[in-house]
Amino acid sequence: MDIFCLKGKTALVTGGSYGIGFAIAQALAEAGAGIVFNDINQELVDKGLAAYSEAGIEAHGYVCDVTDEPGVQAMVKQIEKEVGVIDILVNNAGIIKRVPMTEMSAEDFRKVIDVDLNAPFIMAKAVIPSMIAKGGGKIINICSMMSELGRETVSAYAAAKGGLKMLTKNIASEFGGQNIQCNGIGPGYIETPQTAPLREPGHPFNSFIISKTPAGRWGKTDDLKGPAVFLASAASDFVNGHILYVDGGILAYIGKMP
Ligand code: NAP
Ligand code: GCO
Repeated sequence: MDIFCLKGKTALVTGGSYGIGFAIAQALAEAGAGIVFNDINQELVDKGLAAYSEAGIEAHGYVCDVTDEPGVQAMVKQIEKEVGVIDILVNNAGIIKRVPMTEMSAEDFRKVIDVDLNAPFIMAKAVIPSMIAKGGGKIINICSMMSELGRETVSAYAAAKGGLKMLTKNIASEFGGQNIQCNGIGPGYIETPQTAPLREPGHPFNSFIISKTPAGRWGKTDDLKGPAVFLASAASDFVNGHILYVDGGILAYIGKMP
């Protein structure tokens, strides 16, 4: 029996039109899962459907803002009717606002918390009842280096991702008895649109991150594929409440001497 096989499973990846979510969905599809994703507007969903189709993946796309609980509840019911019960939830959708804390409005702070922390709660709350009825499920929350570390200008994001680490542990604690495993993936610094501003030619952050990463490079979305399949599959049935950092060693390393 291939313990990494996801045949017959339905995976929902939030914000899965591109970036990390798209790569994780590709990996789950390659392991046999049926792919469902949502994004915040039809244009992005269409973009995602075209990308999945080009990758040879027959995905189902839904327009849904993950912060809108009634909308999320309706989307999950629609998915269950049209595709099937969600066996694997990947809480990937997220935003970041890089603003010095004393210049950040409370509204902007709340918006980041809403998408990066409240929404994973809303999504998990929506899928858990059917997972329990089906005998179990997998929830993977996309955390961050900022689940463990802070840095200037990312106060809201770090607070959200730190909270997401503890929400992960709490879901694991509350539903482990119903065979639901909830774990996190903590990507390091990955080449996606979200980090593009930090990788502008000559941006000091670029060389800084390379000096802080033993692997000596930015991560690629492909680096997250194996860890995602592991946490989505039977191979991790006794792994619960764990944050798997996929960071090239950043969290282990003091940094290269200048
Ligand atoms: P990204 O390129 O910005 O993609 C995020 C996706 O989420 C986009 O499709 C975005 O749609 C969608 N989204 C945002 N708000 C949403 C909402 N309210 N409802 C539904 N979808 C929404 O980000 P990424 O770099 O792929 O990151 C994906 C996840 O990994 C995020 O949670 C991020 O915090 C986390 N992460 C990223 C890195 C990294 O280095 N890139 C490292 C660690 C963790 P729009 O295009 O409309 O915004
Ligand atoms: C930043 C980056 C990071 C990455 C990621 C690191 O501004 O520091 O955007 O936060 O997105 O979360 O794991």
